[in-house]
Amino acid sequence: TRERIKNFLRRNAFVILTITAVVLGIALAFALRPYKMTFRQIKYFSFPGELLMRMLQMLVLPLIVSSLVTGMASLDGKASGKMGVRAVLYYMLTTIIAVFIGIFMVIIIHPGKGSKDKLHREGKIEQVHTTDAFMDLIRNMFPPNLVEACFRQYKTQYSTRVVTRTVLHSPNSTATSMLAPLLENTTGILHNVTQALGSLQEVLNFEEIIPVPGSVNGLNALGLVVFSMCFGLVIGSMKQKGRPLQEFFNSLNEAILRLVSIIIWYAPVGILFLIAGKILEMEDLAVMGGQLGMYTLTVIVGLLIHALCVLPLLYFIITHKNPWIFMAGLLQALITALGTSSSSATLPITFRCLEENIGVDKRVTRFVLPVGATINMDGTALYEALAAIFIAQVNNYELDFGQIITISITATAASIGAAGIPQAGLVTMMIVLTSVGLPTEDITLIIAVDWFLDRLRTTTNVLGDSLGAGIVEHLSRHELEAQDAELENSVIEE
Ligand code: DAS
Repeated sequence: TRERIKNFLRRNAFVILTITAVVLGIALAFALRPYKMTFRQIKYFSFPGELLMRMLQMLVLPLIVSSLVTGMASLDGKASGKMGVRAVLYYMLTTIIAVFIGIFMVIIIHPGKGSKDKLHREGKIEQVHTTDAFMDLIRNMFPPNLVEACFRQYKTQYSTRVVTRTVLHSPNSTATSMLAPLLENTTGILHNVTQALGSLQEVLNFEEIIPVPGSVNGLNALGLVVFSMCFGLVIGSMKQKGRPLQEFFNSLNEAILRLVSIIIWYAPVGILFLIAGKILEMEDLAVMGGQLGMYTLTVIVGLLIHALCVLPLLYFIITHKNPWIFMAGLLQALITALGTSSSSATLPITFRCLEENIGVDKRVTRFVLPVGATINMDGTALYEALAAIFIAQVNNYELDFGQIITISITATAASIGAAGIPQAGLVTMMIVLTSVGLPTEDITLIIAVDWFLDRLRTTTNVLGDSLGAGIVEHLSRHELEAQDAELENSVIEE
């Protein structure tokens, strides 16, 4: 038994370390809360967490490009075509199911009882002037016309560029800006790239000068994915001539994953400080009472149903394998998603869990994971449909059947457009609200709990992408075996 315990510990070292880190982080946060640290002190305190985020974020770009190019080049057109269709069908199916779970839960539980001003009374509405960066941030995420449409209605409600923020705090404490982390995370990657490229102009103009998709937000990530897939297909079709490029991207991919295996040792430390810092930032944890509490509960129940019932059941029905064993191998990635609330930043660890712990074929993970992390966000879709209807409820605004359908379509679209960065789902929800004429500034009613719900929906997103890789691998096993056989024959011939 001593032997068994030893190799159990070795095999699950990371997961045990990470779970310990989460528990320590929560304990440390509650131990430090009485000292009422200022926002700046908390920022310094959680720097080790920020460090992990930036290390992972810097890997995301080369990882997405190298894995997609390698993945596409290593598959022949037919196989990748079929695999792509299976992946997209899985994404659509699970996202639509997630949206309906969200709608079903918010209608059944109906958390938005009573009127909005009760929700306002719970917290003090404070108007703050935000920098133009916030508006440009949104503008960078979507084609200008869509953004203008969303914000024309929004701007008419506010003469100056004001984002109201529900600051649920006791009168005397200093309110922490909920929007700052959003800005930092999104432009954080841009800052990294900008600093790495030396002195360039103001960060947000950067993308206009050299359209390098520095930040993996919305359309940039989609553009990057589509480009990498086409590039990989072309290299694959070049056969011998494409070999040097294929080898280059292969070794780049290998190098990135080696870097991940170094960073993964630091991940527990980073996650400890990320979680502790977030809990310290929260002014009043007691705020979860009333409608906001019911709303939070509704989202949690919805996400749990999707993540622990629908997805594992779907995996079992298709592959006849035990989904819990699959998910046990995924634990490190799920906890990283919980800690970072960014599915893109978690991507390197998701790759490692699927390939090392579970043994999913690399030709599948390299293709399915980057695409999934960008367009397949079940947690986000569920959340946006649910939150939009909750906002309708608190406005005593009766939605008819047509509007419910509109919400389910726009929530699906918004989840595809959302980037794998923290609180992207909150921002893209403006499309859903605008599509049914709900006041977009009402996202401030739920912003106070979004930092917490974002973690849960990000974890659901990562789980959906990973089980999707397992399902696509199972459905494509004939093509993969055929390709292996072909490879063997060619080796024997040589
Ligand atoms: N945080 C996003 C992600 O990384 C999800 C969201 O904001 O809804 O998947």
